[in-house]
Amino acid sequence: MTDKKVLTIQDISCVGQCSLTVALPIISACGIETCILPSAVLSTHTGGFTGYTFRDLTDDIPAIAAHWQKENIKFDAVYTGYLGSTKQIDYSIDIMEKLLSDDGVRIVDPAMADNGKLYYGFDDEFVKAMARLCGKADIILPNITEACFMVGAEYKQSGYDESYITDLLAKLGDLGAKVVVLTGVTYSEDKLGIAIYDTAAKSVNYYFHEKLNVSSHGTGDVYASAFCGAVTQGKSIYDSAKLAADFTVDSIKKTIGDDTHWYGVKFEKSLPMLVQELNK
Ligand code: PXL
Repeated sequence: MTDKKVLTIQDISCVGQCSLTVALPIISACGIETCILPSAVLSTHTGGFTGYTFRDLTDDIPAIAAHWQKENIKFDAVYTGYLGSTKQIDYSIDIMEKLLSDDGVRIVDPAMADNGKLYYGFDDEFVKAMARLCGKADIILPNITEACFMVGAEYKQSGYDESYITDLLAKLGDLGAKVVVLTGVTYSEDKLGIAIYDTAAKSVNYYFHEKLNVSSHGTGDVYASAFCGAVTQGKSIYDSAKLAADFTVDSIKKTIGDDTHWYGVKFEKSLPMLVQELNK
């Protein structure tokens, strides 16, 4: 076990099992000290609830970062998730420049879209800014919808062939990120998976798992958090991508059948499995 410290920048959705309420427990369970920078506080996430409260914390970010800089605090990784504005993206870029240790890792989950659509409140200007943040990252974790928005490609839910994915990966690599971990890739009825593109080696590797025919909220955050925990713990990118996928599938399985739990997945029930696999 390493002794590493991650900073994750995303919102607190108080109820809804996404963003920081997912990242903090999952990365901590991986044995990593998890520092947080909440970008906003919402009563719930925006995906299915109505009437949620929203407290924007953008203007607090520079003073928080300045204090850390004064204290000489450095992070081994900075992982960004859902960000609420282009200004927050600019601040995140600045934080990566100033507060990462020398060999620190920039991990960006461009959490802004799914199933062919942008989440509520996002527009083209935000997409462009997110593409810029991805260009500065070591590792990005888009789903296919986010990838298509960022590179201006047509969104296809299924029925595509390998060239569609390799083209997306190449264009994502052109944004500037070193490694692309593309989620939600499927070439068959019963398998879903991850495509991992190393831009330096120009290599593409896949990990496929069973396809569960359910649509679950917050799984992108569960996936990215487990990936961040595993990679910071020293696992290879491929092993981290695989472990995060197995953990996410397990979390979804633990939720299936409970219709009252439509807003997120019961990842807590799968944490023992994550820790066990991580320590193998
Ligand atoms: O899971 C991504 C996410 C994070 N934070 C907020 C959201 C969403 C997705 O809808 O609304 C506030």
